[in-house]
Amino acid sequence: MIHEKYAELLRAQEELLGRRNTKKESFYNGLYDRYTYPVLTRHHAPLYWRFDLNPKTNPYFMERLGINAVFNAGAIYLNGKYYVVARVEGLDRKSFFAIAESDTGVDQFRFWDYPVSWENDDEDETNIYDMRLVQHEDGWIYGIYCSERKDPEASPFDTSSAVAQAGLVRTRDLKYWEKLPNIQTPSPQQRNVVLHPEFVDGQYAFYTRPQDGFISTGSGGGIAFGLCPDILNPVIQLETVLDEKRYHTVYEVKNGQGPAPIKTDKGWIHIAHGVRNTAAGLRYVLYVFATSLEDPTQVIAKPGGHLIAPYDEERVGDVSNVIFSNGAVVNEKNEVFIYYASSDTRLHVATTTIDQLVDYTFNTPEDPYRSLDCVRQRSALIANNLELLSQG
Ligand code: M1P
Repeated sequence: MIHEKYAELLRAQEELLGRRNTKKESFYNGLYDRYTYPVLTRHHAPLYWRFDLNPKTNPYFMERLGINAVFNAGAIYLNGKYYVVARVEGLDRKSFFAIAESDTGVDQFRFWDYPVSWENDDEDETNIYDMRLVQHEDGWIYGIYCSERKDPEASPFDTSSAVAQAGLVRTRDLKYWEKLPNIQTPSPQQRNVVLHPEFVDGQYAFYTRPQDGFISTGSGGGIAFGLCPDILNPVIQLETVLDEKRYHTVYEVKNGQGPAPIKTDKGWIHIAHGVRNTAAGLRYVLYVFATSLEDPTQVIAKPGGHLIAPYDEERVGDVSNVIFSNGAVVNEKNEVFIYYASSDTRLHVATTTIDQLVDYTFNTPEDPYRSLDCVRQRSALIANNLELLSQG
């Protein structure tokens, strides 16, 4: 006989999973909608992932394998359904991937019975997180994720230093996953590596983020671009930075490609994260830039400032003041769903359309990089507006 508490917890969870989401009335910027509730939290993890339901082995109905957070999710839209591959973090700090699906993309996400798994004989890989799901024109769905291990060069007293590499898997159905070798680049560390959905010059193309250190990008940094002739032996010989970090911007300390870029008539639209330092620690926001359809290494538009920053209760969590996105999808109505996590704790969605995203990307002023130039930029807007208003 399963503990009576189980029925009570299940009822409460079913209420949560069935809840409809609504657009946040208090937020307006003409570009995207925010939603009242996160789309996934630790409370969405099935009870049978956390509790041993057998009273013989769990007489107190104790949580045996708790879930700490559900956040940074890759995303894909397939056959009319919205799927996310979320980063799920156990109480033991280890992250893993789990698929949740929804009919609407904004609510009623449900995890599949089992988390994602694949054969991997790399015993030193300790932690895995932040998968980008990319439907490539070669017919496969690829997952590129951060594969992290203890730094083998670290001194015996240093139990924190780590090495991050880009792991690679592929699937056709999100159920069976084939592990491919980790992606090799000239950089000693890699995070935020993303596959471009189309071949470029007949090769696989990747966005990378060269970095010397695990946290600090050191002499590396910037979102780079590199080609790879063979996905079964993924070696990128040359990384060329296409979007640099820059002093006194929202991407001053480092940046990283978010989801795979979105193809539009005017260019590839990239949603990236930018990081700056503050007295309260690092602040992560999302920003946008576009690259050319003819030459995806050329940035052709870049609105100034952030697209999404921590807002109200999003500001607080395990790693506060962080917005991070590694998943976005477009449906057949050209509606765009940007899945973003707040403060390394929970997953939200923001919705917009391709038309709005294109207008934002190509018609929002760029960052002039100096306060007084910003004043000139704003004064021009004010002057035009006052002129218009004076005409009644
Ligand atoms: O804690 C904020 C984010 O930090 C890392 O991003 P980056 O490599 O750009 O610093 C990642 O670990 C990410 O998972 C995390 O959300």
